[in-house]
Amino acid sequence: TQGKVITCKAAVAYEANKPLVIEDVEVAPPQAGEVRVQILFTALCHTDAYTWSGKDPEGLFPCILGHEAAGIVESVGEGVTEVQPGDHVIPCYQAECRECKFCKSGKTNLCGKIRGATGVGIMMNDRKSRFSVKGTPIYHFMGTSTFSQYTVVHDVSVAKIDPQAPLEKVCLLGCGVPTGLGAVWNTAKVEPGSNVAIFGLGTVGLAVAEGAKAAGATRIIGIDIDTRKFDRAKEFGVTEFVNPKDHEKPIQQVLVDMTDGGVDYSFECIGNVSIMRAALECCHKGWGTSVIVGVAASGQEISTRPFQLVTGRVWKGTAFGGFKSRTQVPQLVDKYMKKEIKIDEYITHKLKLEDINQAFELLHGGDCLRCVLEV
Ligand code: NAD
Ligand code: AHE
Ligand code: ZN
Repeated sequence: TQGKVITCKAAVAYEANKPLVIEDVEVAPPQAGEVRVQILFTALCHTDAYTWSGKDPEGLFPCILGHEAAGIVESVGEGVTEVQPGDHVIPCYQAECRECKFCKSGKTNLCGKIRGATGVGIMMNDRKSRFSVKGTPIYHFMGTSTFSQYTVVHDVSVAKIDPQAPLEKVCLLGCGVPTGLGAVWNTAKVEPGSNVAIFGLGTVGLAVAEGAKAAGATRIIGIDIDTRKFDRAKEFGVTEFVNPKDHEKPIQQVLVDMTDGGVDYSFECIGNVSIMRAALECCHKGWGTSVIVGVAASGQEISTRPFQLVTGRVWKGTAFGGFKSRTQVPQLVDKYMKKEIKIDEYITHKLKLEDINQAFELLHGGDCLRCVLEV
């Protein structure tokens, strides 16, 4: 297949909110600096649902969504040295080129090399897509497009991992689990003995809980309006639960009262701007830090009284938990293999690529953390 167009199955999003269509898609060979990957397993993340909803300013249609996956390199373009056919890989929507101003800063995991192309659904080289259906180009998504049996990614967007690692599990290390763990370890840098509040107990929020427990946090308070989340969250380290619906007072006040003036760290894992405000305002005066993890829709804005910051609270955000993708995703795979981090516990459903519309319905149902699709 090397150097040839591959025709394979992929789920195409033709329009916002319209069911995805399983199509025969032509996938062009990788050009210089590109890698064609056979995707074996992909999970769904709420960010896929968000873009599909039409509320993502970077959402383009028709496109192939998907960014939490694992597979095997099928072929590589000219000049690609760090991976070769047969390597087991995780596509990384947050690239790591190790050469750009961002990568060299030592201050961020964001990479600037290809972001301009991935944000508009094309490849860097010729500003074109490698996907088409009967000659019509289909946009890429987040530089990954994993809802396809084959995809083409930039070489700076693939992490080579231990070939012994089960791909049907480690696919989750493409997004949600690292995001939550890294929000705690890299962005907030939670210390032992801290009090932590987590808004939203989906996969990302539970990974925050797991990370906070590992960091030695004392109180880990989970906040969700869906009480079904509570039982499961205990296994991930949540020590107390608050359902905002049980309280008349604003939720930030409830938390401040519970914690002698506020929490040391809070995490917004929903994507709701009014909860982002509550998450900041439940932080302790003088030092409390709030991390925005949730992705809010186009047009939404955050607000608070500047006095909240003047009096020492800190507002931060995180992308992919601050992990440098190509360097650190393989390390997270190793941690999973050594049973130092969970993955299996986040997988509540397994389906096939052709059932992807059903998988999106499950994702909105509340019982589902991650649904892994066999591609
Ligand atoms: P999810 O939908 O599984 O989890 C959200 C949880 O929030 C659910 O349990 C839901 O019941 C709860 N919730 C909804 N409204 C609430 C409210 N008003 N008060 C309290 N709880 C409420 O989603 P997820 O997959 O865990 O992702 C969470 C968010 O993180 C999404 O916005 C996603 O796009 C974003 N995300 C960001 C990054 C990043 O790099 N920053 C990475 C992955 C996901
Ligand atoms: N296109 C969206 C931005 C979405 C967003 O913030 N994405 C996160 C990852 S979410 C993964 O589930 C991210 O990494 N952002 C940093 C980046 O470079 O995109 C919008 O709203 O414009
Ligand atoms: Zn995601």
